[in-house]
Amino acid sequence: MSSNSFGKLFTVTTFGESHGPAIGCVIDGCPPGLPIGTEEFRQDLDRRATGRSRYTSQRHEADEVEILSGVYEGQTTGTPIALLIRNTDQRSKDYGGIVSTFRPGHADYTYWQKYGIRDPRGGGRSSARETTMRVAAAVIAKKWLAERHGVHVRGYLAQMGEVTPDAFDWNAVEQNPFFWPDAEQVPALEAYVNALRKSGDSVGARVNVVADGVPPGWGEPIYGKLDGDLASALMSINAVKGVEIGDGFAAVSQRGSQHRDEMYLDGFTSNHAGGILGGISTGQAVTASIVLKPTSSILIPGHSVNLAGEPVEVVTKGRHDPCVGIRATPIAEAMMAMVLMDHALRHRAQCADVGVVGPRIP
Ligand code: EPS
Repeated sequence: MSSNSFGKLFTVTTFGESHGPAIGCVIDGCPPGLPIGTEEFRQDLDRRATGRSRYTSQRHEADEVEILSGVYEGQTTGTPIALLIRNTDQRSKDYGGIVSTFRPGHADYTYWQKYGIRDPRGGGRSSARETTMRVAAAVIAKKWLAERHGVHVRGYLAQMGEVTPDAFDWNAVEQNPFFWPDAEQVPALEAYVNALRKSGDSVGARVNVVADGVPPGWGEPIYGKLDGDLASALMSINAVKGVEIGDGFAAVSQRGSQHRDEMYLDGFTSNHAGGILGGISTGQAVTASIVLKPTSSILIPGHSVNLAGEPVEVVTKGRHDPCVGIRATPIAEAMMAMVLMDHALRHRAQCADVGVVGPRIP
C-alpha cells in the first residue's frame, strides 16, 4: 500500500492499524525552534477521541502521545518528528463474524479486491482510528500557523441527519460533545442520537471548517491549487463523500453578479469564494464544508457475500459511532491546518522576496 503520506514541504506519513499494537506518524519539514510538548496534544486528541461522551463509540483509548524524535529540550529541531500512540482497548473478537465476509457500504470489500488480504480487526488500516494521527500532527501545524501567521482554524457540526442549527454562536461549539453551534438544541440532539442508537442505525453529517487570518498568496496554480489540495485532504478523511469550498454547490444557481465578492479598499463585501481565487488565498477566511456518510457498521442486518461466494446476512458487532460526523470537526480542522502550513512553507520558498505589492484589501 502506498500513498500514506501527504504534503510537499510539510509532509506527514501515518502508519498503524486499529487493532495493532500502535498507530503513529512521521512529520517532516517542520521548521526548527517551535516549542512543543506532549501536553499540548491532549486537548485536540480528546476532542476527537472515542469514549469521551455517550454519543460516540465506547472504545476507551487514552491516546497518550509519545514524541520519539525531532524535539530536543522542548523545541522542534528541524529533523523528522515521530509520534506514537499505543492502542490499548482493542476488542478483536467483535470482528470474528466478518473475517470471511464484507460489511455492505464498508471498505472491507475494496481492500480485499485490491490486496487479496486484509486485517479485519476493527477495519485495520481503513478504521477512523487512523485519524488520531492526523489530529496529532496538526497540533504542530496549528501552533506554527498561529504563532508565525496569526492563522486560526476552527470548525463545527453544521448538520446531523435532517437537523440544522437554529442559531449560530462560536462560543457554544466547544461546550457540547457535538461541536454544535446552538446550545439550546443540544438536548434535542442527545435525544436524536439516543433514538438512533436504539434503532441500530446511523446517520450522515455535515462539518464546516474555517481558517481566519490566512494572508493572500498561499496556493499554487495550476496543479497545486489551495482549494484542490484542501479538497483532496478533506476527501481523504474516512466516510467523507462530499467537499465544498466557499458556496460550493450552491454556486450552480447563482448569478455572476451575486457570486463575485466585490472589493473596496476597506474590505470585501462577501466571501462566496471561500477565500480562494485561482487556487490562491485572497486574504479572506478560507471556508470549506464536508459531508460524511452514515456509518456503515450498523446493527441492522444487510445483504452481502462471503469469501466462498455465498450470499450472507451481515450484522456488525462492536463499539461503533451512530454518526461519525460527531467526531469529525477536529479531523477537518487538522486537515485544513496541515494543508495551510504546507502552502505557507511553499509560498515562503518561492515568493518570500515578492513582499506586499499594490493595494492589500483587509
Ligand atoms: C471504528 C470502529 C470502532 C471505533 C473506531 C473507529 O473501533 P472498534 O471496532 O475497535 O471498537 O472505536 O474509532 C477509534 C478507535 C478512534 O480512535 O477513532 C471504525 O470502524 O472506523
